[in-house]
Amino acid sequence: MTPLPDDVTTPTAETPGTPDAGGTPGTAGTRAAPAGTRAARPGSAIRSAEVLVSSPDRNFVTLRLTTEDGVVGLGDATLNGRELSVVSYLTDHVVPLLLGRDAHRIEDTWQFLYRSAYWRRGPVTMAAIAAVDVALWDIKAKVAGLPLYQLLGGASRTGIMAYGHASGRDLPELFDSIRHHQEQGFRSIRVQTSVPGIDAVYGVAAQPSSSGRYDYEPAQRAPLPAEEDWDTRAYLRHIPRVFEAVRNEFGPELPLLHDGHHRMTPIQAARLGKDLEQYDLFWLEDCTPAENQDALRLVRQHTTTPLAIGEVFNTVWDYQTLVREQLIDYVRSAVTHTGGITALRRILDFAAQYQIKSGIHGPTDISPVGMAAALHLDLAIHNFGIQEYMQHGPRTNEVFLQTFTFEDGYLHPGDAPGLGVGYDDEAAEKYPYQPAYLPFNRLKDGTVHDW
Ligand code: GCO
Ligand code: MG
Repeated sequence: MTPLPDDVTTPTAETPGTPDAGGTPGTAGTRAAPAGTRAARPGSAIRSAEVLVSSPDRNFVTLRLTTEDGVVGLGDATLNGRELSVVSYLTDHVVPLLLGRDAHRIEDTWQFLYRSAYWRRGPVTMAAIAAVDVALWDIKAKVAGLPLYQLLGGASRTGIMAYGHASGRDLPELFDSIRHHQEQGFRSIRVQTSVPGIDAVYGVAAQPSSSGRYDYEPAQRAPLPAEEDWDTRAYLRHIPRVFEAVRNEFGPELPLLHDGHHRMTPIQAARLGKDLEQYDLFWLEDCTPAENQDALRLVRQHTTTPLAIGEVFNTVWDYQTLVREQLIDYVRSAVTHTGGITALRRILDFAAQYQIKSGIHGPTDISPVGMAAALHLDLAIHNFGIQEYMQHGPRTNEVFLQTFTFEDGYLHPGDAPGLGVGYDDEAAEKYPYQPAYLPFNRLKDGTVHDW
């Protein structure tokens, strides 16, 4: 834990919110706090804001804020395949606004960054705001000497049910992968398979994993995005047969999930939901492209298969119709892409009024910092559903030092003060940024299709 200075005092009306009040005077690059603000404690002004880019197993963008009295907070700003746009947004437009601000004013900083930009929402803006928000929560919790979930209301459960990603190019490979995940402790499993006639399908590793880890990583290190192929009719014919085989092999109890990755029209999604009803899915994810909220109304009319959506959403506005009309069952947003803990907490509280639960996004492109933020939120909220856990590789775990645990299918963020994640600069230097892109799809006739 970061040591606290001895002279922590209650702020008074005379304590201006500038570094001069108890902090290091005259630090280069600091700005006076806005009029009428008061520092929460001496030394809590932000002294430095560094945007760190590393590529251990894949690219990550991390924001590190340090206060005048040396408390460090981390935030994840990774936007898969578009990483450097957030680096620029932060470095060129946000870092200059943060220096000298009181690190404890999380709500005010969020509102300031969101509203003062005028140009609101969008993945780049909201990933940048999320990184600041999470780093500030990390600082506040460290100063309090508490794990972050305690500041969010304390634990509502003892562990966080996680689902893992099983996949295979055919049924034997898929069954092996499911068994392997069960051996690792997973009690809920996402199922993705190849489809006859399609060469490369989202969610299926080209090679079976020898390391025992799930090795599917959609972003590829290359100067251009890879082209994949797609055929929705072939997919719709194949997937129900896969779930029939999985249920026959593994029985009725195992919670199974599936990701449609935005590829169906509303009526196609309705049909798949109906066809899968008998296999009792925990959820069908992203069955249609997410920006058309009305599409889910049609899907909902036709099927009782639970629906999850939202990994590409950025704000509560994307959920307005879906939540109010109860068109979904799970919120899939990531802390990293939805404006941080402050904003995602509000979305989940809104969803709770409609019995909609959380299913926070947790693929490998959410860094361990973004994952830790998700785990603290998962532990604290009442309407927790499930947490995606795709397991980072060894190089990533070398750069990001973590305190979370995974035992018997349940995650826990640990009890270190703050988020419980550190950043090893020396390790990170070994892995410089490498251009990488997500793939895209073309249909047989050459038309670009949703990936
Ligand atoms: C999931 C997602 C991811 C995304 C990836 C894109 O459900 O975990 O669909 O695998 O494809 O996050 O960057
Ligand atoms: Mg998904």
